[in-house]
Amino acid sequence: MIQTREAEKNTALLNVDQIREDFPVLGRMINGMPLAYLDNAASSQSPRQVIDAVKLYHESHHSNVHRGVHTLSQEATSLYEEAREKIRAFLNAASLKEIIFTSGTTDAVNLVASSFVEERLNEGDEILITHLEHHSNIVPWHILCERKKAKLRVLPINDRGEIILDNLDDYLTSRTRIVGVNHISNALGTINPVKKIVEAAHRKNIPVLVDGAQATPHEIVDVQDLGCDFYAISGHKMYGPTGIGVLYGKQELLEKMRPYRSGGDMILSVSFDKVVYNELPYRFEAGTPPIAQAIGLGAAADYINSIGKKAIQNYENMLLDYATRKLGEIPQVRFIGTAREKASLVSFVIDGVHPHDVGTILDGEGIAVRTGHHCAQPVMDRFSIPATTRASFAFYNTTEEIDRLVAGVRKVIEVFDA
Ligand code: C6P
Repeated sequence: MIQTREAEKNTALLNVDQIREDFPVLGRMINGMPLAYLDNAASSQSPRQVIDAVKLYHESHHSNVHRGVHTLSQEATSLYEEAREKIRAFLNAASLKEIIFTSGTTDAVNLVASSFVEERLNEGDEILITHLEHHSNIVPWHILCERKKAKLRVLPINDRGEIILDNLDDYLTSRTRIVGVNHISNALGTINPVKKIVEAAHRKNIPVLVDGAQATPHEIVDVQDLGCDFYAISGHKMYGPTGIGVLYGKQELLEKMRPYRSGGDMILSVSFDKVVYNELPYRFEAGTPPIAQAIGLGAAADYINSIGKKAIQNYENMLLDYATRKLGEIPQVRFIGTAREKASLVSFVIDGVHPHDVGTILDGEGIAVRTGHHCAQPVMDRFSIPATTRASFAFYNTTEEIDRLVAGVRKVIEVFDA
């Protein structure tokens, strides 16, 4: 009865059956069972619209961009630059100059570390991050701090997995050169109050980089409203291809930054004596860019817009509530990360069973989840655990799939007598 009510509610929120038709991979059988893909935080699946956009490019328009006067090159350039405009609108950036294609969030953070922070960081200076960060927003800063004898400072989190902001002002010192914070934690799902952090940092003229890898598939992201200086995203987490991401940067900062990688396309003129760098955003896109992937990312933004960000949010919140309630009925399940503001993922442990065993048994049932430290080892350390099982939901998931997850978890408990 409850299942029927939930199913009715699903239909009212989104036409999920129709949406699922767009995702060819969701029709797959895994170990004799229909695939229940609950690993969307690692990488979400692409709809036919994205696959077709990439295919069409390869079949009809493939050429290099910004280089040729011939028709194919002009077409490829138009498609590539149209994708940039789609992402500009998607993030509500003020200008196309602020949208730099990268290979992903990791690449974008490294770009900022290398081209912006490095030359502003001196011995004794500080970089402030949080205890919730993905390794991509820790390691680049760690390396810089090591090289420059600077200090990496870390905002703590509470037992719910929320950043403790009480002493934020004390962490923002005259030595802080940048703040790095994720918008949504990939390990726990916490939605962080990034606007508040940006406002506090800006009161002291400290720039802020937001790691938005997990936010673009779930949140309505408006970089002008957030006020952040940099915002990093990955295409493959928002239903687009791998190998593509974006760094949004405020134009006034990007204008002052040195190039990151160097080579073709990022220059206006080259002689052996002098190099004049290209204008924004090309200055930061050396070499032949990931053209097909950028076009696919533009198609992914279109697809998200066609469903509607608010509808996606409402539906995914329903899935989160449902999963939390159903898994919460199992006494052996202990949630890690119970933030009041949370995106659609659940991280949990079953005492006495290693998450990899949970993941293996679930895979036998056709259910894909991620198990491990989720590239966020400090988060695991904070909760004194080596790993969790993480189920992360997208708008194409259903309450029936969550029921199967719950049944799979019950099976794990039975097998391990946990
Ligand atoms: N998190 C996960 O399973 P790349 O690999 O560059 O596209 O994204 C890195 C990254 C950065 N920040 C956050 C918050 C992330 O979640 C990720 C990727 C995946 O959680 C793979 S480790």
